Formats: sequence, C-alpha cells, structure tokens
Amino acid sequence: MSNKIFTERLAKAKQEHKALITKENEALYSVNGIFCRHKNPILTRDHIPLHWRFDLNEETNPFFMERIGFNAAFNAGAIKLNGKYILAVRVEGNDRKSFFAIAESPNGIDNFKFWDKPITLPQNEEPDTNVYDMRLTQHDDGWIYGVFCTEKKDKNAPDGDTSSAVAEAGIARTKDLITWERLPDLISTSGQQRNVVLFPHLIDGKYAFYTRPQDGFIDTGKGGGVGFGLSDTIENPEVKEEVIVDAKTYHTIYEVKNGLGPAPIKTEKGWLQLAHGVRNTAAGLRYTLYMFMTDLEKPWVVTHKPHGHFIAPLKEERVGDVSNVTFSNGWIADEDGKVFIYYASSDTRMHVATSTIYQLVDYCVNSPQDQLHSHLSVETINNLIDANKEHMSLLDT
Ligand code: M1P
Repeated sequence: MSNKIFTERLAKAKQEHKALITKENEALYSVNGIFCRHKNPILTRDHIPLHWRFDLNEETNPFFMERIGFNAAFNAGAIKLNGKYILAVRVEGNDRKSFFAIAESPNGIDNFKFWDKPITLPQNEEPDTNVYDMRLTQHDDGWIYGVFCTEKKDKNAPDGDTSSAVAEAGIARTKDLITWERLPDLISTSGQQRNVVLFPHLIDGKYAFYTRPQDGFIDTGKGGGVGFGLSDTIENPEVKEEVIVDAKTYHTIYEVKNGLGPAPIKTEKGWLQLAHGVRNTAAGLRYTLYMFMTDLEKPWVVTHKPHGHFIAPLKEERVGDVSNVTFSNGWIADEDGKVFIYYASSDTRMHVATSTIYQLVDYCVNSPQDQLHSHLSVETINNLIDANKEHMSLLDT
C-alpha cells in the first residue's frame, strides 16, 4: 500500500520544482540604458534537482524528507557551448562546502537546468577543503579551462585557530565539461590568490593570467589590485612576475580590494573587462561590479575606465548570506553582439543582466572617469550640464 505522506509530498515537490525551473524571465526597463536587469533570479538553491536532495525510495524515506540540504547557488562561470548557455555554478551545501555544477539554458535568461550530477573534480596530492568561483576560459590551445579558488586550512595557524585558510588558484581543464583533468595549482609571487582568470590567448608563447596580489604585495611596496603575469607552461603553472593592472585606490569603490570577474571579451576597441570592487562601510563590506577596457595588444594596460560601479546590489539583491554583495565571474557574448552578464547577489542566488558589446564599449569609452575628489566630481557634472544647455528644450513637455 502506498504511503500518503510520501506520495503527496513527492507530487508537490515535483510540481513546484518544475514550475520554478521552467518559469519564463523577462527583461526589465533599464533606466540607465546600459544593461537590463531581469525579473527573476535565474538560479537559486531551490533549482537544485530533487534527486540530489531527496531519497526517492519510499521504503527508506517514508516521510519524503530532504536528506541533503543546499544553501546557495551563486558565483557562476559562463560559456556558450553547442548553442547552449552554460554556467559552472558555485553550489554550496548546508555543510558549507562549495562545489561546481553545470546548469544550462537554451536562451541564456531562463529555463536553467542542472545536469544530472555535479562536477567530479580530480584532486591533487593535497586535497581541497573548499573550492569556489570558477572562471571558464575557452583557450586557443583547444581546452576549456576552469580556474577557481582552492582553500585549505593554514598549516601555520596557531593552535586553536580553526578558521585561517590559504587560498590558491586551482586549475582544471576539459573538452566537454564532464571529464576534467586537474593541473597543479598556480604558483605566484603573492601568498594568497583568489579571482585568478586565464586569458584566452598565448602572449609571447606563454599562458597569461590575471591575478589578485593584495596585501602581501603591498609589503613589497608594489601595491595590490588586479594583477597580470605570464607562465611558461600550463602544466606547471607559475607566474614569477606580476604587474598591477588596476590598483586598489583610496576613496574608490575598490578601496579595500578588487578582483577580475570573467575572462575579458574582445572588441574592436579593446578588451572589455568586468571586475568587482570592495569598500568598507559601517554596515560591513560592500561588493559592487565595475568595468574597464584594456589595450588589444597589451591586455594588462587599462585604456578606459568609467567612474564608480556598473552594477550594485539593488532591492532584494541587497540581502542574503553575505549581504550587500554583487559578484560576477561569468558573461557570454553572442555572435550578434548581445552580452549576457551573469552575476550573483549577496552570495545567495544568480541573476542575469543583458546588454550589447556596442553599449558596453560606449559605456567604457564615453563615461567620465573617477577624478578621486568631490570638487572634481562636481566639475565633471557641471561639464555635462553646460554641454546640455543647447539641448534643454528636449526636457520641456
Ligand atoms: O563574500 C563576497 C565574496 O568574497 C570573496 O571574494 P573576494 O576574495 O574578492 O573578497 C569570495 O569568497 C567570493 O566567493 C564571495 O562572493
């Protein structure tokens, strides 16, 4: 005889899950005209497949209870493959462990579905305690690389310190996003590395990485920020010298720290770059996204940089596990110039914003730069007001 609780709860779970993962999304009107947010988050912990969560055997799970809980789905790398919009999502379990799982969508804005199983990531000699924030790079060498943060307990932490960790850049490569080959972790000049991104082309025959030397680097007098360096090989990745691409700067949105987001997008005018900047507030750290462009031939040289943030947490995006955070490590540029910007809010859920290469280039090239002083910000505003004088009739009704 079938168990009523099991049958009813299974039916409801199936119905609600299906409704969620097939829900259509829609672009919202964009006041700034630079990008469009979309109405619904594209991935949440509720999108996690039921067979990852529930024991579907009525005999062993008569109450149809969740056996494995999930806390968040966020910070996803992105790539377009075989016509599908693919995200390598940071999924975090209730046990706080993050791992990667692929979700795909036919149109990039809704109907994201997780593949059957999460990614099985091969381990190096010393296993990762936690992994997160994978950046996907389709490299000229034919491989798709996933560069991510691997964290382990700091062996030098004093007795009783159970939270100090060492963060390094882990590297794995694949052709199909199912089978992955693990490479050694990146060796670099600064102790801790997060937010490392592989550039898609060789430079002078070498693999090129955007890095994130921060405080350790400051000790050497070079300052911290988004860095850049070359490695002779990818099989033994080592960046012996890092230059600073975009430095942390007093009284900016990236005053405390910054880090590159996804691999850059190539345009005729230069490389479009998306990064996150962090500043401190009385309410804690605030993470916003910002953009800049780098030189086509020298992708470590900034050519254009709009002032301030590009995307900041808004409305319900402001609240989550780590509130007041927007973070992006994935975007996709379509052949027709449409750009899908995948960003997470407050370390909890994934969203999409859409724009075009033309709009993003225009934004980078024609937005004023941060002049680093209030009176110069006023001067910048006044310049626009003065230039608008002859067009003011357009604002009359
Ligand atoms: O909690 C906000 C973010 O904090 C870290 O990013 P960063 O190293 O740049 O400060 C990461 O843990 C990231 O995953 C997280 O979203």
